[in-house]
Amino acid sequence: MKEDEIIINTIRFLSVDQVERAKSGHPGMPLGAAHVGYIIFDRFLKFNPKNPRWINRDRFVLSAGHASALLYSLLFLNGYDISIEELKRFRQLDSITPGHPENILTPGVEVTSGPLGQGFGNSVGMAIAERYLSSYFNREGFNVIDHYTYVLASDGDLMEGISSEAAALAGHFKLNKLIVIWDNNKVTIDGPTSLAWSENVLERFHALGWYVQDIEDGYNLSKIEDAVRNAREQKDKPSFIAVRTHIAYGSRLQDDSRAHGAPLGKEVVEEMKKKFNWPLEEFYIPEEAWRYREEKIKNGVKMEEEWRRIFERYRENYPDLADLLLRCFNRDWGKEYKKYLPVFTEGMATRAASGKVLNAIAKHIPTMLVGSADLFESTNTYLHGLGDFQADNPLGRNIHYGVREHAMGAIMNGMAYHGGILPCGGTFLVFSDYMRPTIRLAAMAGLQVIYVFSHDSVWIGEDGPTHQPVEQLSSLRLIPNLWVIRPCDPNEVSVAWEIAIERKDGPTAIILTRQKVPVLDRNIYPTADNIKKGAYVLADTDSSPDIVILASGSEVHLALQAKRMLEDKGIKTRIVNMASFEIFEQQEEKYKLEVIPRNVRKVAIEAGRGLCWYKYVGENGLVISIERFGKSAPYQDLIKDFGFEGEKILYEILGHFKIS
Ligand SMILES: Cc1ncc(C[n+]2csc(CCOP(=O)(O)OP(=O)(O)O)c2C)c(N)n1
Repeated sequence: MKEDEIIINTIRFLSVDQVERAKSGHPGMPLGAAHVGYIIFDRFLKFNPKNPRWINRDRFVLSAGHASALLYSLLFLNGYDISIEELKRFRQLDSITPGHPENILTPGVEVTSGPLGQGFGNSVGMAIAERYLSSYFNREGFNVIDHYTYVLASDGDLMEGISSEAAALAGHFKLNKLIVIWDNNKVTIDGPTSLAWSENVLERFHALGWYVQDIEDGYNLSKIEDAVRNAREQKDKPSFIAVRTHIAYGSRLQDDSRAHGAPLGKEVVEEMKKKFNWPLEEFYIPEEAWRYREEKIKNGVKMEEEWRRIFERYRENYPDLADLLLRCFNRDWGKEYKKYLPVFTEGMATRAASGKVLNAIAKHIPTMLVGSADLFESTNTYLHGLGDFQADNPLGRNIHYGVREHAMGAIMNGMAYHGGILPCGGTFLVFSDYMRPTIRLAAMAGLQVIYVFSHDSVWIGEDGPTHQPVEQLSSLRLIPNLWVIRPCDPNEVSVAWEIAIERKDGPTAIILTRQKVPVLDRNIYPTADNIKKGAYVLADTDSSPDIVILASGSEVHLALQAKRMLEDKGIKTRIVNMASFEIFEQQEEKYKLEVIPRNVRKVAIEAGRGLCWYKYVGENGLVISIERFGKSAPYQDLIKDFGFEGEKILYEILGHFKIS
């Protein structure tokens, strides 16, 4: 056997053995596409397995995360810190070889993938990050950022709409260092792709501005190699390479959808090993493969050393740039921006305040890229004077995602996975639903991504129920590790941004109003900085309160109004501003109890669904919320209609607690 063949077979059988041992997993794609992964890693990929976070490595994204066994085999053979024991613990509790790849667990895994199409979207973000950072940091003779992004995508990845959204942007931005390889095996779970897929995929990518190549003879290694070489030569197009493969290649179940997601079974595996002249021993690794692994480690270390030599000279010539580059990859966005966080004295919509904050600080965070899904104006996310990111303007700081929220979310994740970029993006809160799968993954993968969700309640008015979020705020709070901050006035917006920029280990959603809100006089009320604790006592009584009202965002002002009315009746009322549940939950128990004491009547007010507030108000508490879809009308009329007025609130509270 030639070396290529030996290594490819090692990858194939290590993958199959992982699935057999686990008694679950996906053997089909690893068998069918092992050689594709091998060619990328062997012939092209620039990486150092001893430093998986080397900033100028090529990125390899397995978009079809179900083929995780293939990725683990590849990473193992390429010298990453994954032991054979871990391969044997595939899909087991606390292993680093989980069912679908997770970036935070396994060295060399670039993205958490599995929900099909997401990895594809991420890769576009990585290519944008590379384009921006290389344009910003490289200098004559010093290409300190200069790498490709490779993707292995399956039929399912390409059926998902997100792949079209993201591919359209990649074509538009002419991301020539993005190379997608399609594992064109024509089989999904339910059977042949022909059941539900008759578009001409090659023409689709062609139409989206990609350089398209089609390899019918999909097991011809030199054809794949040549195609990738061609792809790398492209100057103004991302590349799409279709490789005709066969699911469960070489086994009795070749081309059979049953091989997609279940172990092949001992008999089929042994039959196949015999056919390939492979020892029957499980997890067999030939001498050649061990030697290959050692070689890859040596090569990888050398590759990074070469880059380091260049980087050291770069640092001598451009010390500030070099320092900034490293800081950005550490998600250290500097302290300078803090000096420019605005202090507001006038009321305005919190979205407008957010726009002012962003425009004041963005200049001081040069790798912050802000985008919007065609709602820059409404979300106030545009960075004025900092240009649009386009093929001919790679240093533009505003990314026009077009009307593509789902791709926006995945691309932002891709930029965060890549590192060096602080991605922010905005749309209406109601359309966070369109990007929810990506928010969930950002939270799972611990990505620093900042969302600006404006138009945060039915108070947006005339656009009506389709545009009025009712359940979104609560449903975002359900996503673990996502911080949701709903500031109540312009000064809290400044602090919300600071929180989001300083938070390194997960995403933050800043929830903003369309309508104007007053600015709280901080000579009377505690400082806006208090939202750094999530929730705080905004207005209190001299002695212990009879009633505690909790509220977020614009409803805080309504709560203050209710307090005045209640106190006119001699009812001592405390107002708690609950800007962020998640941050509040991280405070010490003592603080939490100080803010929201037990054994006192509690009320929550929020213009959205109220279920999540019962945790704080208790079963006897009162939640004044909106439990149905909104209506199209001027916002003042809606406020009346929904009963979110001081007097109505007052009587609701009195009635609920039977206070006469
Ligand atoms: C968003 C999403 N929907 C559904 C699934 C469940 N699923 C896993 S693989 C797959 C399709 C498998 O077909 P293909 O992508 O061609 O992979 P192959 O059969 O070649 O392994 C589906 C529907 C998923 N992982 N993600």
